[in-house]
Amino acid sequence: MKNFFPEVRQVIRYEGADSKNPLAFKYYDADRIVGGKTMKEQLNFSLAYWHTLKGTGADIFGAGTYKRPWLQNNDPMKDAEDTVYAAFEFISKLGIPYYCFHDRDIAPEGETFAESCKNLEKIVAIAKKLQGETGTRLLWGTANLFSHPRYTHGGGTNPDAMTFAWACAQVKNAMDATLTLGGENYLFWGGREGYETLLNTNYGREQDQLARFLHMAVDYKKKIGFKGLFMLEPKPHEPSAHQYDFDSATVLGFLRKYDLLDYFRLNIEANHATLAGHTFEHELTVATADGKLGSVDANIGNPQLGWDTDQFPTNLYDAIKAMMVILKSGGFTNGGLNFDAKPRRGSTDTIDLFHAHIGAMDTFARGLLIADKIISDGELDSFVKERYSTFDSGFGADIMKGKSSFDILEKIVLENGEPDMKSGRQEMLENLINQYI
Ligand code: XLS
Ligand code: NI
Ligand code: NI
Repeated sequence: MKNFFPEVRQVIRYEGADSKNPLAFKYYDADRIVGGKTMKEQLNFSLAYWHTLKGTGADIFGAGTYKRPWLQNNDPMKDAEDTVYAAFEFISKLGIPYYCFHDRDIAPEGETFAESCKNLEKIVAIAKKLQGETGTRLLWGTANLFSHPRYTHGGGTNPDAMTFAWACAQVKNAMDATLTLGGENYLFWGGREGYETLLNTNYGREQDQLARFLHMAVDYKKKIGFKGLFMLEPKPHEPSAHQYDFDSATVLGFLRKYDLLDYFRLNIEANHATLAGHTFEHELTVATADGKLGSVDANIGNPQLGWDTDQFPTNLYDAIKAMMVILKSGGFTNGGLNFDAKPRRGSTDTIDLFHAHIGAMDTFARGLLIADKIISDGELDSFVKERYSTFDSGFGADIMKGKSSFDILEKIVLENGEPDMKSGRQEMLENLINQYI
C-alpha cells in the first residue's frame, strides 16, 4: 500500500506540556478521564474530508498551492481511491476517532446521475473496509448541494422543480452512503439555500419548499431505518447573499414553525457564529437552551477578514467557553468536534496538516481541562444561581409557577418601592476565568 505521509512514521503521542516535540500532543491525552469520560469520548474529534484531503490552497485570487500526492493521477476515480487511503492513514497517525464528508468529496460526479451514484458506492465500499480496519467512525455524511452549477439558485429552495428533484435524489444517495457507513448523524448545510436578491425571490414559498424537502428527508430516514440524528448547520451568508439558516435562533424558529423540531439538532460552527455577529459561545448557548446541540464544526475566523476563513482553532478562550457550554449541557451524545478548517494558503506541506490538527486538538483538550475545573469548582455557577435566587421563593417562585398576575405584582411594587441595584460583577468573573488558565 502507498504511504502518503512518510514524514510521520509513528502515531502522534501525548508527551505533556513540557515536550518540545512539535509532533506530539501537549494536552490531549486520549485515555485520561475528565468529567467522567475519557478525553477521547468528551471531544470526539473528527476530520473534515473536504478541507484536509481535498483542499488545494486555492482562494478567489489565486490557484492552489498544495501538491498533494494523492491527487496526482489525472483520473478523478483513481484520485478518489488514493484519497480515501490517504485519509485513513492520516486519521490513524493522529488517533482521530471520526471523520465527516460530502458525497462529492469522496467520489467525483460522473457524466450521469447513475454514474455519480456508482462512483459513490465504489468509494463507500473502500471506506467501509478501512473503517473496519482502523476502528474509525463516521460522525456525519452530507450531500454537496452547492458546488455544481445546477444548484446556482439552490437545492431544496430552487424555484425549478426539476432541480429540487435532483437535490432530493442526491440526498437520498448520500443518506444511503451514511447508513452503510454507520454514520452517527446526517447533516444539512444549505450554502445556496438563500437568495441573492429579493427582486426575483418568493421568500415564503422558498421556506415552504425547504420544509417539504426536509420532511421528505425525515420520511426517507424512517423508511431506511437510519438511526443517526439529523442536523442543520446555521450560517448567515456566503456563498449566498442571505442564507435562510442564518443562526441558531432562526433555525430553531423555522423548525418549530414547520413541525420539524423533533427530528433535528444543530451543528454549530464557530466561524459561522462570528459571521452572524455572535460569539461561538452564544450560538452554542442558544442551541443547548433548547436541548438541540448536535455537533460542532470547530474552527475560528480571522477578525480582520469578513468571511469564513475556516482556520484551525487555536484560541484558548473560545475553546474554554465552548467546552463550558458543552459540558454543562451534558456533553456530546452523537456529536463531536469536527475540524471544518484548512491550513493557510502558504502552509503548503502535508506536515502542516499534522501541525494544524495537533494544535487544534491540544487547544480543545486544554479547553476541556480548564472548563471541567471551572465547573467542578462551582464558583461561577453559584454566582449565577444566586443572581436568579429571587425567583426561587416567595412571589418570584409564584411568577414562574403561573400563580401571579399584573395586579398582584403592582400591589407588591406599591408596598415595596424600588428594587435593589445589584452588580453583575462582570470584571470579577472575567478575572476568575483567567485564574484557571
Ligand atoms: C461551509 C460549511 C460546510 C458544512 C458542510 O461553510 O461549514 O463546510 O460544514 O457542508
Ligand atoms: Ni461547517
Ligand atoms: Ni463554514
